[in-house]
Amino acid sequence: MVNPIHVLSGPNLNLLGTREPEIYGKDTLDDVRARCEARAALHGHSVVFRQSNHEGQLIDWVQEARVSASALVINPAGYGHTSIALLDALKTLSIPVIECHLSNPAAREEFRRHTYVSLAATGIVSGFGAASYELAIEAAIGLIGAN
Ligand code: CA2
Repeated sequence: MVNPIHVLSGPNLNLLGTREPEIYGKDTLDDVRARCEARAALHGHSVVFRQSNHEGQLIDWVQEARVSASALVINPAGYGHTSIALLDALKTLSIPVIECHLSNPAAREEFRRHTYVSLAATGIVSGFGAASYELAIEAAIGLIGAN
């Protein structure tokens, strides 16, 4: 039995679909969850989908993924730009880590152009709205069992 793909979303993403649709799209986080589950199911995989506004909670979930996930998809949101602690946790993983963003941070403000999380990511998907998560799931599935 293959472990599920864990999908983590960081602070404020619980508000998805309610504000700034021109940047983040109209889908709610529940819509994104459904898209991830459906995409994973197409390939016989399952998803554990979680969101938190709290850095420590996200770190606890990253540590949990070490032993119970086949791959990790993470949209760290604002913590990607600030959290060395999240990076340290991600660096302990030996599974594929896909960093995922709805928008393309490289095309936005200067302070969004660096993410600590990228230092621990196998690869990055950004700029495709909710489809970024689905593409990240596809990338994760392509990597699971590749090593
Ligand atoms: O594009 C992304 O997915 C981001 O990770 C989103 C973060 C931002 O800090 C990153 O630079 C890029 C912000 C998430 C805020 O989510 C909201 C969703 C709806 C309404 C307001 C905020």
